Amino acid sequence: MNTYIIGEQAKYYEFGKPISSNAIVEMKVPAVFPLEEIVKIERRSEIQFSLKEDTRVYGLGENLGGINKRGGRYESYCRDEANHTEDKINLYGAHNFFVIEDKEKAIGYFVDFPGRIHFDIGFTNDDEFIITINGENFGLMKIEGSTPSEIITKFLKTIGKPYIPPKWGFGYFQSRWGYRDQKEIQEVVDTFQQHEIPMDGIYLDLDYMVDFKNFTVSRERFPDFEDWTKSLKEKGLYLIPIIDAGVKIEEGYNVYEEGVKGDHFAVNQEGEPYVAAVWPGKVHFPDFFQEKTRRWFGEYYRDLTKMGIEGFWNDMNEPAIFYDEKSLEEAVDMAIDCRGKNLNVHKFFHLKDTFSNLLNDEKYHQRFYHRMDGEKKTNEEVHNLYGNYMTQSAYEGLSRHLDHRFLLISRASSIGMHRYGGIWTGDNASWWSHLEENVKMMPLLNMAGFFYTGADTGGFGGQCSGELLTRWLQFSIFTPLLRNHSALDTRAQEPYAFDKRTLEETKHLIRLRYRLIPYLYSTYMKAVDKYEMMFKPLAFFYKESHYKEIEDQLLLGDELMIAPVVERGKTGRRVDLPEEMAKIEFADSGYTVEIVKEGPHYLAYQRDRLIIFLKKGHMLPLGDVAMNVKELKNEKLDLLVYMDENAEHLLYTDDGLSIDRNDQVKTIFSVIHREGDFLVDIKNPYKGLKVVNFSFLTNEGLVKKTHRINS
Ligand code: MIG
Repeated sequence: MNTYIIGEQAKYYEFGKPISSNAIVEMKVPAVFPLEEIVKIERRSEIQFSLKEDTRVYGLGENLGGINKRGGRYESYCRDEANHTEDKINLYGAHNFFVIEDKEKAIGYFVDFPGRIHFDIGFTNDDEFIITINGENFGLMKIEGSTPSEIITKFLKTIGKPYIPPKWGFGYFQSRWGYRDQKEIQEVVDTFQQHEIPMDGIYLDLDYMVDFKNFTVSRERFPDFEDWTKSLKEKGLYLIPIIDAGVKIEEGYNVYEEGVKGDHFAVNQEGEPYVAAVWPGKVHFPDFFQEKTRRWFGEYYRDLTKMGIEGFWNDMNEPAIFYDEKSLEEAVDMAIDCRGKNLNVHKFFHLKDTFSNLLNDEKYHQRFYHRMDGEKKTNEEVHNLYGNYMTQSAYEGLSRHLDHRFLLISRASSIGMHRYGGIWTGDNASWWSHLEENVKMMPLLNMAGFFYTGADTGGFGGQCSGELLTRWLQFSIFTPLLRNHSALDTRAQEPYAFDKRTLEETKHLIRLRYRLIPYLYSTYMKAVDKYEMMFKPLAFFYKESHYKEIEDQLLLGDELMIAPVVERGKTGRRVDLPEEMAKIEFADSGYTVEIVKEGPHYLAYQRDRLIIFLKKGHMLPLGDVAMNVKELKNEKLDLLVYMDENAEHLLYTDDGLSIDRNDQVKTIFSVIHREGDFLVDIKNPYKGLKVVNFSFLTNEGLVKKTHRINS
């Protein structure tokens, strides 16, 4: 076993010859230290930890089951899982980082392995945490620190800075699997405008393509795609097309033909391109493990950037497989065999299950191979890297095609991919429990480096109600990626597709999102630059066990606490304040503030309100409402300051587009409160800022003051 130190004292143990999972960017420096963990290796490897009464385990990124993972079992193995029920142990991402904490100490671990890993966290035996790694070659990173936050910061440094979207990526996006054509989408845009609901664009799902072929545009349904894309962009609206992992097998289709010619597809045992079926029927999968293939595939994104596109979503890259040739053939043979027979219970269910199990059968992963540095690996061995490398390919391609930032999200991911793009959390449903999971998952995604992320607001599958959409938006107007997306054949989910009440509520929330953009964008940038999470569990900051158990209230940046309503039919909820805070309650014509004492409260929280909490010594900036980010000028800024003696706030005011972030232009506001007076200093006011309306809240009351910028 070799041992190394990485970055600020993360210990790294190397068992056998690990396949790099593309996660760690900091240098490994050889160093000698003993192994304290219990590790057993026999074809598979096992790591054991004992759990004390008060041990808590946080992490594993995109998974169900809340912030403290103790008591459950989970898997790291990217899966196209369209039905997120409570018993599911893996979703689309494989995020093998977690922190174990008890009264005495906290330790973080990252299992550096690209194949299947199983985590039994006190599920089989309450006092045992067993990690089973499907192989003998892996790395284990161990990070000590005095708090989970400190450990997480050290970890984030070892894996490198998260992807930074353009500022317009913080706008609201409408999406729908089923928008048929340009006309229908233009109608959506127009209807948003009529209702004065801001948006920054529309995601294009499968139907913009010709027969589900990547990098094609259906001229029948999108007759003047380029002009349309460009004219929308002039108004500040972006179209974000989907790209799938599978490449349709079709004579004459350039991506297919060039892929075969250049040996760019994953191969079967015989070395021929592997055939599976997804949307377009039979496809080949690009072998993103080869550098030349990443470069080759990344070039095609240019076909769309040339038409004015600046953002993409990479889908089905676990990869999802409807069926492969061999299994389909076996199933069909079996069915033919059943013809005319009297099927008893066993035979009938066998017949039925054989067909339903074709979808995403994990057997397929043993039947195709990737070439990694000249070595052949089954997909199963390196499975969790597929979506990661696809997104790297897109990122590097787009960096060649565009000279500024672009939007890029992926469905499948593993740690390391956070440097190349964000993620959406896949096919959730219009269920209240999924809103709750969305809340709890956000900090865990941040722990794994994924900052540009969010769930399908309103839910992807199932039928959304107006109430659910409103309540969901009350949370997701804070998530960097804000997209309302829903599946084919579900109830329409645009803000105006419900009743008048829902329209009013959701419109108000989306408009408020735009007022929050200066704050959210800066909070995102600070998190990136300081290697800190954006969404944080109370458990990481407040020691009392009671606060450690609260998972439906989150801290956001250094300033805010949010406590969304995640249940139907509520007009209020219990909120536990771990310290005195200012409660800000927005109604459509403005907001009211009130200081709320530490401790438990039952607060009225009506559907048409939005409630957030501001910590003492901090400020909340609120900009203008605009119809999209491009139109946001923020000549006037409202600054709510809740303070004793002083407070400071830093706004990132770069152009939101350049890669170097124009040397990170920042505006700094500081306030000193002395003898009833408030002394204000504004350093480096951003271009265009004319008026700052301060509201100073102290325990003596509220004072308002207007500050003009002389220029
Ligand atoms: O098999 O492109 O998660 O957002 O709408 C479904 C159609 C494929 C899955 C994505 C979803 C998208 C859908 N896709």
